[in-house]
Amino acid sequence: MAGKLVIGNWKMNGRRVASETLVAAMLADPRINRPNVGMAPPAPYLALLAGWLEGSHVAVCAQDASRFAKDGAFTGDVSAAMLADIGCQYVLVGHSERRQYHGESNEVLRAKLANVLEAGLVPVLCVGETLTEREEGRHRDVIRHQLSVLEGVDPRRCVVAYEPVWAIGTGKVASLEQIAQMHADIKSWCLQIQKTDVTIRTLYGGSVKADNAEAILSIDDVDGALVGGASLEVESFAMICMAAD
Ligand code: G2H
Repeated sequence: MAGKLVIGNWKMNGRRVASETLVAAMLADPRINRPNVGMAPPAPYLALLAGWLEGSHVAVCAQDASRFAKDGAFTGDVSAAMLADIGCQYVLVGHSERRQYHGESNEVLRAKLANVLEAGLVPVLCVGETLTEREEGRHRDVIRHQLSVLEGVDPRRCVVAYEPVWAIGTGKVASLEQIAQMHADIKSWCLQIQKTDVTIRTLYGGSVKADNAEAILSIDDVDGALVGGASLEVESFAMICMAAD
């Protein structure tokens, strides 16, 4: 399938000058500067990134948005409306590092999803099981439960990223069979959860690199990749974007 979506999740990395240089080098590369590529920098750099990307094909993506919808006394929060205001298009919701370090529950994620949609942005709901959950054979139940927040959400307005926690930043990659099976399952569970016949787009994340991107992205049910470490370097990100094109 042509034009799969690739989002680079910078996590808490980068500084202004180095990131501007990196983005300039990436935009000069036609493998990266094309539609269906996004970059998700830390919050302080979002508005700067929006400026650097002006006139390019690359979309701005935020790593998180507040659970609160309206402006007010929510110190430290950034609202979805603010993200829309600075030109953001996608927002990660419920990345496993947010679930792990900030205890984000389904209830919180439901609110975040609603706010992101209300602001006219595309949420990328991240789901994934831990190693223990997979070893105990509970991974399907865990993912289904995480997907339940999509009830009532139009599949055309959101994306799911499947990121097995045990494969994130560890260099371990799920097997192609595991990836294919889970993506097919997610798509069919979403049809039930969202009560629709429109199939949701699903991305794979977890140690996607230049040397495994082609195999992962050629799986039919994988509609793109959420890339962490390998999105911080021009050649590796370019190779991944090329594999998605
Ligand atoms: C998973 C992924 C990007 P990495 O978190 O969201 O990171 O590619 O470094 O495993």
